[in-house]
Amino acid sequence: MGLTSSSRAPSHSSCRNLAIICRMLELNHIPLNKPNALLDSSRDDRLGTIAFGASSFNDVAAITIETIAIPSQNNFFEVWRTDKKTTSGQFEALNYRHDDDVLFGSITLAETDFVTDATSTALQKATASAYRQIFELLARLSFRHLWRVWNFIPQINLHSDGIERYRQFNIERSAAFDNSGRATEGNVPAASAVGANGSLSIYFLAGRNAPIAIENPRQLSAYRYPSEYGPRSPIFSRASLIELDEQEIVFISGTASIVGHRTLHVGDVMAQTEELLLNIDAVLDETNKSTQRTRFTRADLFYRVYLRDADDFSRVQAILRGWLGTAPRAVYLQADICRADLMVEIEASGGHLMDIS
Ligand code: 3EB
Repeated sequence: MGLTSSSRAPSHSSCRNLAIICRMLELNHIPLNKPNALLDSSRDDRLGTIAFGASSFNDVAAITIETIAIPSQNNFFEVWRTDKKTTSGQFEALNYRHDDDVLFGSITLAETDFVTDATSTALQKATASAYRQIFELLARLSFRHLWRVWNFIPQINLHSDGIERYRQFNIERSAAFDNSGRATEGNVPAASAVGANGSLSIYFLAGRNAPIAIENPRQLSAYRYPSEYGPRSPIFSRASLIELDEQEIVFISGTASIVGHRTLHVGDVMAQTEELLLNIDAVLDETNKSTQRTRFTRADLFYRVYLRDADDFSRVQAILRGWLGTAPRAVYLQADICRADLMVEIEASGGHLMDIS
C-alpha cells in the first residue's frame, strides 16, 4: 500500500490567543464519554488522539488503547494539538498526521494476523512489522527522529514459547533499530512499554531534528541491561529533550523503582513509588543540564501513572501529591508493567501547553 494524504488548515491558532510565548505543542485530556469535545470546530488542530478504553471515535490520527480504567477515575481521550497546518495520511497499517515540525503516528496490529513458527512468535513478527513500518514512514516523510514512543503489549508478562512476551518484544524492537541503521544506544528515543488488552498498539511523536537523549545516573542505561533481563536490551533513553523553535519539551520515559539494573522494594508499592520519584528527580536534574533556557521542575510536568493493581490508586496518588506539594496534573491507568515485580510506573512530559486543572 502506498502513501495517501490529505491536508487541512486549522481554523484558529492557539498561539494567537495567548499573551505568552507561543508554544506550539499542547496536550489535552477529554473524558471518554464526551467525544464531541474533540470535534469543537474552534479547536480543530488535533495532531493525534488516543482513546484509553473502548471508543468508536473515528479519525485517521486516532488510536484506541484497550486499557482498564481506575475505579473513581474517568477513562479519557488524550489529544496532542498543534497550531500549525497539518497533513494526514496512512501508510500500510500506520495512521499519521503532521505539521512542519512534529509527526504523530500510530499503529495497531492483531497478533492473529501473524503466525508463530520455528524462528519467531506471532508477537515478534507483529513487533518487527510495526517497527519496520514506523521507520519506513519516518524515512519517506523525512521525520527521521523518534522523540517519544508509547508501546502497549497485551499480556506483557506472560511467558510463551519459552520466553516472556516483553522479552520477545525487545528482541524485535532492537533488531528493527539495527535494520534501519539506527543507534541502539546513546541517541535513542524516550519510551514506555506496558500491558493493555487486545492488540499490539504503538503510538509515537517524531520530528525532523534529533532530540537530546538523557540518562539517569542512578540507573544503568536500559540498553545496557545485562542479559538476565532478556537476550536483547530494551531500547530507550530515560528522557528526551526537544528544541522546537523557542520551545523546549521534555519527555520522561516510564520510570520505575529500578536502581542500577535491579528492581527495589519488591512487594511494597509505597516504597516503589518513593524510589521512582527519586529517579524522576534525577532525570529532571540531568535534563536541566542540557536545556538552553528552561529549568524544568516537578510542577512543570504532566504525569501518567500506571498501576498494576488499581487498588493501589489512593496510596500512590497521596505520595505523588505529597511529593509535589499540590494536586498533580496526572492521569492514572491500570496496566501491567514490563517487569513482573514492578507495581507502579510513572512517566511525564513538560514544556508543551497542557490541561489547566
Ligand atoms: C525500566 O526502567 C522500566 O521497554 O520501552 C520503562 C520505560 C521500562 C520504557 C521500554 C521499559 C520501557 O526498565 C521499564
